[in-house]
Amino acid sequence: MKKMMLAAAALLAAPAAYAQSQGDGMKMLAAADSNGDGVVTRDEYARARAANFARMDRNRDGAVSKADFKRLARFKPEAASRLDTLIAAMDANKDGQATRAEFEAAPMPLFDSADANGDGRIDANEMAAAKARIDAMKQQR
Ligand SMILES: [Ca+2]
Ligand SMILES: [Ca+2]
Ligand SMILES: [Ca+2]
Repeated sequence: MKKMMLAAAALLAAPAAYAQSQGDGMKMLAAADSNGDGVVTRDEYARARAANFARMDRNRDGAVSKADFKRLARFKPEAASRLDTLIAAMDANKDGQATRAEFEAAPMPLFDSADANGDGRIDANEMAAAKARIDAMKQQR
């Protein structure tokens, strides 16, 4: 219940950006099925997220921060602001950078909301339902 209220609050704050970031998250979630069995487990999602971290930490200082996408901020401010949102979500101690440990320890609200029956696996039906929810959210702009 608390989770739903948080989601609703985020939705009120920035509907378009929120739907967009959820859409990005879904792409990552769907791509996390590394063994290709059509089911995304928590482990697969955690590994995908760790891989994402490695990609985002461009200057290899062990944390993802604004310093990693200065060029992006100049040429694609919209994409950069989406990254800001992502970093803020992972940045548990609010020091402006998301460390690897923070990435690994961060909650998985998207995974949890997609895993409707709470068995730690997102099967094809759950994935389709989660995508439909986010598409509906995007259309409400
Ligand atoms: Ca799998
Ligand atoms: Ca960095
Ligand atoms: Ca499930």
